[in-house]
Amino acid sequence: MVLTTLIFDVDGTLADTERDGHRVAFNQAFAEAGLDWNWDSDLYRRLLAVSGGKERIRYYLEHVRPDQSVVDNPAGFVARLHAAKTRIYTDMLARGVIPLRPGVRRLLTEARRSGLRLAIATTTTPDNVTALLEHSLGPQSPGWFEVIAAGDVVAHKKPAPDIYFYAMQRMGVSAHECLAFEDSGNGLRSSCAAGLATVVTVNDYTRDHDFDGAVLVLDSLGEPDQPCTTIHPGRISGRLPLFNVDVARSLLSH
Ligand code: XBP
Ligand code: MG
Repeated sequence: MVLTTLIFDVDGTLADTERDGHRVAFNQAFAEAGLDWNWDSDLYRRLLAVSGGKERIRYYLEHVRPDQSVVDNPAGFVARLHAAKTRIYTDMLARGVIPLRPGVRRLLTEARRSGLRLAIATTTTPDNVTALLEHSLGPQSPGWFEVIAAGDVVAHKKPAPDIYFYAMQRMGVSAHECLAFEDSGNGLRSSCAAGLATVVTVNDYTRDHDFDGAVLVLDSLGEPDQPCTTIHPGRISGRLPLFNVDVARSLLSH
């Protein structure tokens, strides 16, 4: 099948946003609300099993801190807390706190030059995507992506396939002409359930996840001066110093 489209996850894939970004923003929002909640790195690793920031707060409230006597409207409480967290997080991105991962800018630039179509499929809030793209790739960069499928636009978040189906449907493409990029077990399960060949670039939080079903698992997309390491070769034989459009095309030609 001929590759026409690349679909990117955001958190952990375009940038390593969770430990030093989202987690810090959640904790600052908790402090701002006068809550004694603190999500340290290990607890956050466990909470990341729950996709979606609002869902994660709700899970913590119900399963870790059921003692917390919060207002009688937990949904409203969670929504307000999450809105504060998103404000704090987008401010962090505007200050350039979280850089893009190696190879992301290079692959996006090469893909555009090669005429490949681009989309995003993410659980995170749309404002977070816009802030990351604008502040790391420039004010025009959200327009590089024909579809930015994000957050609550679908009822069921990753690992459900809904967000990928939504992105493909809006682009009018079939799974066989697309390649997805993910970082986590939940993300891979989502893209595979949507029928997408998927490349995984791991990070500290996801290195030990189950990536069975990925067509390739790397430690990053690599740069000429920072070669990537192949963790699971999948459909690729031989040494792979960096991931580029030729490698992407070869993954779909199998
Ligand atoms: C990762 C997520 C998101 C972020 C937090 O999204 O699960 O919930 O952790 O962002 P993905 P929000 O890997 O699919 O990009 O608080 O905006 O949900
Ligand atoms: Mg991710």
